[in-house]
Amino acid sequence: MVHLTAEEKDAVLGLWGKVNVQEVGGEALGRLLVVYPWTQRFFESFGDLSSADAVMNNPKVKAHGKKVLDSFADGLKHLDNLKGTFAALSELHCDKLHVDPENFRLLGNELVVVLARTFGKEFTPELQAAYQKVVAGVANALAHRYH
Ligand code: HNI
Repeated sequence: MVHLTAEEKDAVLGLWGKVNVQEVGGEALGRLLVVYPWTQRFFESFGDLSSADAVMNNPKVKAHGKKVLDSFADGLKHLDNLKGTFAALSELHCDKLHVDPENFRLLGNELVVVLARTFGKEFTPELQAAYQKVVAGVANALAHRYH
């Protein structure tokens, strides 16, 4: 459960309307794999991850980044019920994929970094504060099954 004011929700959704999920998703997942290289072990089937360039240009990373961000976007429509929205994905990541839930937080922060890079000054401190709440809420919801 995340507590956003009505203004924060509007601001989050307003910016999201301008997000190119393919680009932002690919860059956020790519940066996760470059900055926290241990996360690469989940994506060995994706092919060449041997350098930052290889990761950032890897079509499977881009495609999966888009998939992840589409799912994140679904969460934005259900900010009052993130646990329900991500229940099946929490089970998948926990029981089948065995992803350490700390990694959800790291990916959320990569998303914030990419939004800041993409939108520059438009990504104000207030918007960042609202987005930090959202990424924390999504990470908690995904980790729910672990507790
Ligand atoms: Ni994640 C598959 C959503 C974080 C590793 N992940 C998915 C799928 C969605 C998804 C959607 C596709 C499910 C399906 O095919 O039914 N993942 C999300 C979301 C977040 C997230 C919303 C966080 C915001 N996933 C992570 C993290 C890791 C991760 C941090 C590992 C570091 N995810 C995976 C792996 C798969 C996966 C691995 C399966 C990939 C494949 O297709 O082989």
